Amino acid sequence: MAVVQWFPGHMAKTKRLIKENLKRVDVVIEILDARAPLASANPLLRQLTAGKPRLAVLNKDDLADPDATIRWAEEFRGQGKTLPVRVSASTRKGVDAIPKECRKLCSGASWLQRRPVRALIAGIPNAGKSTLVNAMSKKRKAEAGATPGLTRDLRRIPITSNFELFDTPGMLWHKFDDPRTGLILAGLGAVKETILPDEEVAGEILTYLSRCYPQRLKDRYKLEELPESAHDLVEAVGRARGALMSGGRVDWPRACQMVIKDLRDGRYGAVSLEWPDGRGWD
Ligand SMILES: Nc1nc2c(ncn2[C@@H]2O[C@H](COP(=O)(O)OP(=O)(O)OP(=O)(O)O)[C@@H](O)[C@H]2O)c(=O)[nH]1
Ligand SMILES: [Mg+2]
Repeated sequence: MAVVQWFPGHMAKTKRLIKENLKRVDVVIEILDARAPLASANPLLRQLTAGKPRLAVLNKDDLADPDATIRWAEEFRGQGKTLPVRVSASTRKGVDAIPKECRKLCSGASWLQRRPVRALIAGIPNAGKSTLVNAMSKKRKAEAGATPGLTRDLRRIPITSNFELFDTPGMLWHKFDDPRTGLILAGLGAVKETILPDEEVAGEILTYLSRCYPQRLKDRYKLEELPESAHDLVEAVGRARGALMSGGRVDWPRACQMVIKDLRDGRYGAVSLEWPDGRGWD
């Protein structure tokens, strides 16, 4: 597996934006992807915002396996950590808890009765930061969409008379020490497509799914049996979905794109890519 390094100029700019604006905010909200609460946690963000009250939010709860999310909650509780808030920005489920939790984090502050709580929303690209801001503001104010790197600047968005948000562009960190992190983030669409080859991402994702969700994989592609190797899994999916070239050979780029798209579109049902016990990955 390749080690991913992707820290382009606009992320360096985001790092600067966050650093410069930290003194203007009271709370940092880190948006995590509920399907991968560890891989989507940004160590650089933690380092940059050390000392600020912090609220972790697991977004895209609707796409994550509820069983995995429960186990993560047990894991965090066992480690004595505050539980992240579970939300689904696209359906607005759970989002009302965010301003409440942020106010709680500021309780006792002398200014609390005089001015709004200001919270900075940050996280990896495509985590749903802008969608969440829009869900909370009840009006569409931040540009959101499936492309990582859509938000380019810091934006201040008033939510209510006592709560304000600052939306920031997505940011990664300089180097993923664990190659699995890069793969998971590529699968989730947080890393630009050209950084990791689709073949590698699709093969690894299929292998993971064949271990953790074999029946879902069989159902999705109408397969009786699941082959063992990543190569044979891609072949089987390509044939099942008719991604073929003339002569009947599997069109690999197309087959791999289908797998990645199916994952992002939730076609395997609600699946998580990380479990506290590390299952599914070598
Ligand atoms: N199913 C589901 N999709 C979501 C949810 N939240 C966001 N999305 C989708 O995820 C994609 C990325 O959303 P954005 O809000 O643009 O993400 P972002 O974190 O602002 O991305 P950048 O600005 O590029 O860093 C969009 O296609 C959203 O519709 C959610 O809770 N559930
Ligand atoms: Mg955005």
